[in-house]
Amino acid sequence: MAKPSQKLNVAMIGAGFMGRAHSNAFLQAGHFFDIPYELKLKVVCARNREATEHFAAKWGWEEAQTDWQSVVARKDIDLVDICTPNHTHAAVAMAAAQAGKMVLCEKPLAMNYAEARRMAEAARNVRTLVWFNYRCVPAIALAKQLVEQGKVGQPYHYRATYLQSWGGDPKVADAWRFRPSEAGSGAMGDLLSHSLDLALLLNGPITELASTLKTFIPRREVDDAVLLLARFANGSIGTFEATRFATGCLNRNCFEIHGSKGAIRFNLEDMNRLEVFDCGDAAEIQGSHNVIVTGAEHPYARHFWPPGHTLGYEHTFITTLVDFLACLAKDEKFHPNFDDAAEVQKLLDAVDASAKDRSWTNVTSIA
Ligand code: SOE
Repeated sequence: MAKPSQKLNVAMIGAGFMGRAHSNAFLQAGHFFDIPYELKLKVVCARNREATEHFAAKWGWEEAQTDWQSVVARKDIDLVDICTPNHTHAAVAMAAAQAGKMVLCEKPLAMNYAEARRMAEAARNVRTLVWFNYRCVPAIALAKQLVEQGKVGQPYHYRATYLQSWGGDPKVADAWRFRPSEAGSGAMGDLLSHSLDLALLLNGPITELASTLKTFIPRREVDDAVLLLARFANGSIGTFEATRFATGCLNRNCFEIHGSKGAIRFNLEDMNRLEVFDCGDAAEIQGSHNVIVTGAEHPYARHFWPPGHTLGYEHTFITTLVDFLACLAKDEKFHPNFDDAAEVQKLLDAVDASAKDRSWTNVTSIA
């Protein structure tokens, strides 16, 4: 296992949208939090030399490289961060783990459950993180606390929707996210994976599910939309919808939980707010509380700005990284790690199987 030193030398493979989000987190984490490490942005690696050099200069990476194999083998690197297209995750992550590096990887972890399991096994002796960044939205971390405190009571319903609308845009029609050989799946891996990760976090394991997939664009080979019904081990039932064709919705990642004592509701497009309903309130004031999750008593928020000075998308990567570094310093297991992401991948395989069979799939049948 890589030994934490005060200095942590980082290599990042990939330099696209997520490369910017991760670079920003590496740069900002120590500005807002007292992190136990000095993060050194050693090397960024991507295919196009000129673009990578430009990226390195812009985001403060010491070096730009184009050969990931030699980067992950370097003795001076402690941590490898992967933000390349999905089909490359396994090779890079397993080589990095074999070289004893800590491995951070974008979601979905793998192309399927079998590959995710292989990755988790290969990384058994190193520390891992998967960027399910929404876990570390302050309002979602608060939702988790409320569930754990029993504020929802016995959960009845879990309802998640992840709605985007760019799937029909001809300007992006040839993006890797629409190619099955590179993405593995469409809305399923890209969006539903986030919703499933949050559902596992907030409501526990899913035992059985039934799904349907839809592709709206002729000849496209990945799903544009996915719907599913789910049964949870805790007795509640759930519905999920993830789509790139929800006209009018940009990044509307929502969930609701309704239980015997209360309910909570979240929408990423209004990410500083958590709606909380408490059945114990006096009848005349019953209704949802609008909690603006930016206060000193809320998760993460006091490290940023005074109450009411809202946070954004980029903060979720900072808080995820900070949690990882805190676990590293305390020698504690971090979540979500490769094993956690493999559980999401198992559910995605179950979704695929159910859609193909047009029947309910028992999650334990997925190997
Ligand atoms: C694109 O659909 C995307 O950027 C996803 O890949 C991210 O994981 C999600 O957080 C926002 O939307």
